[in-house]
Amino acid sequence: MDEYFSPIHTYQVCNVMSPSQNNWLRTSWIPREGARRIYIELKFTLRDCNSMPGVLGTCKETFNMYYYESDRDVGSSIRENQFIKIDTIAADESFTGVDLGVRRLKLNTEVRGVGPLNRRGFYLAFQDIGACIALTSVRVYYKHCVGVSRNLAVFTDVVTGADSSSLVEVRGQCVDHAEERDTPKMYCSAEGEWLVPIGRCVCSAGFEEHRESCEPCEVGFYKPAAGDGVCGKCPQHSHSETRAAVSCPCDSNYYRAADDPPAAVCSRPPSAPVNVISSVNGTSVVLEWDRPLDTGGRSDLQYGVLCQKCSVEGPCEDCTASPGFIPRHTGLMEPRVTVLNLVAHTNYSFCILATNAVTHLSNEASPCAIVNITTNQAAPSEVLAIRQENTSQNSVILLWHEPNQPNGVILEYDVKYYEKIQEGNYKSDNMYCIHCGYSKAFQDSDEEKMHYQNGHVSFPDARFYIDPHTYEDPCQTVHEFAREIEASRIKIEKIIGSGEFGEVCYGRMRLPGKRDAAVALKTLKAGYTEKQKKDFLAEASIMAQFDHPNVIHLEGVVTRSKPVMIITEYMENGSLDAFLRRHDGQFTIIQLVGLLRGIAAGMTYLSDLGYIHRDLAARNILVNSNFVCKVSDFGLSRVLEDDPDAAYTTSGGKIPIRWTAPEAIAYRKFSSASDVWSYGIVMWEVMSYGERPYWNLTNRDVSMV
Ligand code: IFC
Repeated sequence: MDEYFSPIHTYQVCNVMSPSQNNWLRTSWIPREGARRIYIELKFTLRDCNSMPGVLGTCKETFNMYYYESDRDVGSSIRENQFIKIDTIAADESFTGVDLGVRRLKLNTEVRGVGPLNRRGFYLAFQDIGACIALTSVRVYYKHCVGVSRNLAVFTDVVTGADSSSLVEVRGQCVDHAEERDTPKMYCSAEGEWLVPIGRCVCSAGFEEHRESCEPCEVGFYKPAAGDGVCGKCPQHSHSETRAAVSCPCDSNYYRAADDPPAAVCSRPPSAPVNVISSVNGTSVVLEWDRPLDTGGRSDLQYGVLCQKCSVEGPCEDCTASPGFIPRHTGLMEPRVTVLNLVAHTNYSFCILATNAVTHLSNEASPCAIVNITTNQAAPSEVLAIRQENTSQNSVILLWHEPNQPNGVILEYDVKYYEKIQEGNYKSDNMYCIHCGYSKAFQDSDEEKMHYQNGHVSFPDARFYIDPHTYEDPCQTVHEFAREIEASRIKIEKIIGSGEFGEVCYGRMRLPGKRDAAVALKTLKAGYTEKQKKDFLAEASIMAQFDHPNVIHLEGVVTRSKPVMIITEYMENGSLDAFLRRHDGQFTIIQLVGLLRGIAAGMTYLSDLGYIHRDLAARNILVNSNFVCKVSDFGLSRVLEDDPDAAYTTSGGKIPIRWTAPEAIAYRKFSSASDVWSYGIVMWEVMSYGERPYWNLTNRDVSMV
């Protein structure tokens, strides 16, 4: 009976009284089956010698265990001394007579290991040398590590190593849809336990880990690369149509840029910029705009500008390459570009595009914001490369080409020369020309203007014009400012108006080495009073001090012969009020504002010099063939072809009520500020194509408004 009172079979020996016992029990041949180390578990009982009287000297309390290796079953031919001893086995607990009394066995269990084994099989043997033993069970086994999967790698079943301390290294194989991150390895200990997992596998792209296996991402999800991560939901404007997606392609009309990560939302090209504003300044334009309403879902917005130049005749031509775009015409980060060096009086069309990194991926043309502009007058570009010929003792011939950009018809060239005192040192031409009586150079720069006072020459306050009425003799003074023109050079061709003192005519002026110039001239009729001549020449002295593209240019005076004349440049299109009425509705707003810009520039120049005009009105603005406006003043004279209604009444205070600021009407306070008031009226005249200010209201009604 075992401890649970079950009956058992045993091998027994109990020759405790007889000396020199040597009893053997041997197993049959046991195949090794790949085991390197085997374990033998013995269950047995062993009687305590003290519990048996009269056995002293012969009774033993141990037995021996042996093994023998062989490649096959060799029957009973093994000799005792061929067995190799495994151990001497003693009991942990001997059973006593008391135990015996109840016929209950107290079983001992002992385990021994043997290895390494090399042959195909072995025998076990037990030697009794005089003990009282009952062997109830012999269990022979070997240990192995049971196949597992760890860190997404499968480790197969493996038999433990040959001795009690050896470890068996096992390479793991990644599970399906997983790949090695670091070679997965584990060690199988002699005890059959897995130790020290090293390395691992991770789920491949499109798969995620679910309890030691890799499962595909669901539709609408993706995993872009192998790794620990889980499947992500497809980003905005993208989708996946199958399971196990590694990326989510963009929905139609949406794109990812080359360097967008797979996790980026899909985006599209931006819409066109909005609110484009252009400000033309002569032959340059500043274009500004606002961000597109739809940036396409990206922040890498840039702008580009295309240019088309459209002449009246013929098709438009691309000019994106030619003008000076500042900072450049593509890749603009700021919503602003300046375009320089355009051709004067020309229509341009600019197309402003917004782009981002997916613009080029779209097949659709990018929408652009179009802005049309017309350039204005501008000074010609510089004269380059002057050639010098036939230099003699006191003459030189200079030749040059027309500037690259004449920006209109070139009216004349000015040549300035300086006497060289020393190398690198120049005398001012003015110093020399005081004595000349007149010089064009006088009009060139107000800073160099001379001031003639009390018979002494002194430098004037350069910023201000000089009122000729402060001089004693204006007939003398006029030559300080204006040049004398020989009457023989002037050919009067027709009368274009009548002045206060005489006629206003159109004529031609011959100048040495120059083409004939069209001029306007105003005459002083014979029979004038000394006061009239004084006033007449004072006008020329004033005009001579002005040098600005938007102020009428004085050519000179004729005083040495009769009739006395004031000669100016000829303004082909006459006065602005009549010009506008002739072209009612024919200009763009930009062109009308361009006219006003010119007038403003001329008036700014005059007010900067301290000159108060007092009669700024469209009828006192002249227009040339290039549609450039120039501030003029005809006083009471009128151009014949003008509408008589345009002339202001001179009743009483001789003040043009409709154009005059209230404080100037009320107490004659004329100033640059009152000129600005008049300029406001001129703005109204221009924008209304020459309507009469306040229409048919009477002066009385106007001054009451
Ligand atoms: C008394 C007075 C007049 N003080 C100054 N002025 C004055 C006259 C001021 C200015 C201004 F605004 F520029 F400061 C201009 C003039 C003026 O235009 N004068 C003038 C013009 C004198 C003679 C002539 C020939 C002309 N030109 C024309 O009338 C004309 C017609 C067509 N082309 O030119």
